[in-house]
This record gives sequence, C-alpha cells and structure tokens, in this order.
Amino acid sequence: MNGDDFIIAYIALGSNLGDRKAQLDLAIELLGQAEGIEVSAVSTFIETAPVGYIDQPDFLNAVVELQTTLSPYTLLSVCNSIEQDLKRKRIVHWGPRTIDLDILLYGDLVLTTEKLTIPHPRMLERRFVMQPLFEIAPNALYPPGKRTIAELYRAKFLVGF
Ligand code: GSY
Repeated sequence: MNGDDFIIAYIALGSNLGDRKAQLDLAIELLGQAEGIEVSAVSTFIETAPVGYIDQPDFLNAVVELQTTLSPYTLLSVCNSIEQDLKRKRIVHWGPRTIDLDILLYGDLVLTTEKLTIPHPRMLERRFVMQPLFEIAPNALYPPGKRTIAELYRAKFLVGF
C-alpha cells in the first residue's frame, strides 16, 4: 500500500461450516490482496458456541487489524465480495460452508446509516468479538467515548478484574 494516509480498521471473521480454518485463512489472504488494504495483525482463531440462533454448529472466530486507504463503504464492498467469493466456491470445492466478515471499528469514525453502522452495533456484547479484539488491540479506542477495548472487555467479561 502506498501513501501515509491510512486508517486502522478492525474486522471480525466467523465461520461455522466446512473447513472453518481454511475459510478464515483464505478470507484473511484475500483481504491482504485487496488494493488499499494491509493486514497488520491477526488474532488467535477461537472456537465459540453460537450466539443468537443456537441450533447451529460451533464457530471459529477471529479478528484482524487492517491498515487501509479505502473508504468505509469500499471496505464493506470488499468484505461482501470476499463473503460471496467463498460462498460461491463452496459449490465446487469443499461442501457446505459459511463465512461472515463484519467491520468493527474504522479509526475513530462513528457512522449510522441504513447500509453500515460503525462501531459495529453488537460488538461490545459479543465475547467472540471482544476476546480476539482485546488480544490484538487492547489499547484501541472505542468511539465516541474513547474508552479502550481493554477497559470495555474487562468491564463486561472479566468481572472482578
Ligand atoms: O456475524 C456473526 C455470526 N455469528 C456468530 C459468530 O460469528 N460466532 C458465534 N459464536 N455466534 C454467532 N452467531 C452469529 S449470527
């Protein structure tokens, strides 16, 4: 990536069908190959029980840190294209699978539109997001209040810390 004007963004990834690790690996590789994106950190992949609709297989979840010159909407398009690419390949290669890529944070941007909400509206309540995010970015700031991810993670998930 050329130029110095990049934004640090965080993306959550989750897969719960097929070869989950291969799908996360491929999604991260495709993110890194996209014009205007450099992957600067990758969390541990963690196995998590489904949240919300619980009658489905366990997930493999991760969070990546990006340095990007893309706008939030272009970054969303890249994420959606990678999801679609991986879902299409399913038919040919590996059997059923799914992958989700969600933008969590994009610098200090706060955005609420029909298409995109940043920070991600449910990230703070999701351990499968906050744990890997805390691992790679404890000092990242959650806008607009600007508490750190470490503070928010500990307050919600490490009671008594
Ligand atoms: O986009 C989130 C997809 N998802 C997940 C997930 O990634 N992990 C876990 N543990 N539960 C989930 N429920 C949904 S929906």
